[in-house]
Parts: sequence; structure tokens; C-alpha cells
Amino acid sequence: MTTVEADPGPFSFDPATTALVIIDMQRDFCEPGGFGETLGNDVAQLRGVIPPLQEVLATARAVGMTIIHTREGHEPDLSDCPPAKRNRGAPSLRIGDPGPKGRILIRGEYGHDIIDELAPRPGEPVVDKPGKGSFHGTRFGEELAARGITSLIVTGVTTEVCVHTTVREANDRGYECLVLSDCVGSYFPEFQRAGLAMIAAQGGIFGWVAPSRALLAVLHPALEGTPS
Ligand code: TIU
Repeated sequence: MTTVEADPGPFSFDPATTALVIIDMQRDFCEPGGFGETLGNDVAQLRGVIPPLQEVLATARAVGMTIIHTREGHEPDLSDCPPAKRNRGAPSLRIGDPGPKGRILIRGEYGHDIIDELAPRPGEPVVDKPGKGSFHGTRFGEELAARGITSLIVTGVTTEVCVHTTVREANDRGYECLVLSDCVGSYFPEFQRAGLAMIAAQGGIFGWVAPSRALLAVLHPALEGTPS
């Protein structure tokens, strides 16, 4: 077992049964002209997540961990988009409307895909999800089970929306989740703080929280073949 110093206490995991989950690092959330911006958000708030997440991704690949990417989005005919989701609020463009990076939050469009900095490699599953959680309406659970995964290292955007929903769904299904505090991002600094606090509170009611350097500190020695 490998142990990471985390909040509320040590997080122990076996890299062979742990997946790095990268949630919705799509142009639609991280770049101008996409879904996140149509909702009125400053997408620059999420850019800080990219460099530490690139390092975690490179390290996870080097040690041979399972890596799973997710993308939020919908079929071109919107058959999997509840009207309640499309009609909610007063966005500048709605899901399915044409935008500068293609139709907003629609599979196959340029804006729907993962940013170049974190592009999946062949063999890394990409789970397309219609909702905020990664289990709802997807084969995410089957992908994890097929690989014998019992622990998740969770990263991506946004902290209080798709990351939180996924961690809550995973926790209820018996997965142990470590959320990397600098590798998850929110458009709202106060939600970032509260979202992370909620995960680790009450003895880790949803899971554990640690900065990426705490994970890298235990994975890098494994990489160099020295005892950790
Ligand atoms: N709006 C917002 O903060 N997030 C989402 O709509 N989806 C994800 O978090 N991926």
C-alpha cells in the first residue's frame, strides 16, 4: 500500500487498484466561447488547475496507473438532455446552440473535447456523461469494475458541481476517493474552499483531500524504483 498525507488523515491506496479520474477538462468549461462562459463564468478561474494536473497525469502514466477521462455533453439531437437542464437559467447560449467552438456541450464538437494540454492517450477510457455525476447514465462503474478499481484519485472541474457529484456517487458505491485540492477548480473561490472542506469534514464524510505534491511525493520514489 502507498500512503498519502491527507485531510482528515492518511489515505492508503494500492496504485494497481486505483484510477486517476480526470473530470470534464473540456474546452467547454476551460476556454472562452463554451458552456462555462455562456453561464456567465470567468473561465480563467480554471486555468490554474492545468499545470499541476499535467504533472499528476504524466506521473500516473509513468507508474502505469489506470487513467479515466470524462466529458459532460449530449447527443446532437439532445435526446439525452432533459429539458429542465437546457431551459434552466438565462445563459447567453443554451446547450445545443451554435457557438464559436461549435454547438454548446454537444458530443463531437470542438468545444466538447478535452483541452490539448490534457489530451487522452489511446487506451485511456473517455466516459461521456449526460449529467454532472460520472456514474449516472454511463458505463463508468463498469469500466472501474472491469479493471478491479477500488480507489479513485479525483481531479478536474468544477469542484462543487461535477467533481462533488462524482465523489458523492463514488462514496455511496464504496470507492475511496482522494481529491487533489490544486487539481480541481471552481469558478467561485468560496465554493472551492467549501467544496473541499465538505469532503474531508466529519472524519472524511465523502473522502480525503490533499495537494498534488503530497501524492507526487509518494509516487515519484516508486517511479525511481526506490522504496517509498
Ligand atoms: N457549471 C459548472 O460549474 N459545472 C458544470 O456545469 N459541469 C461540470 O462541473 N463539469
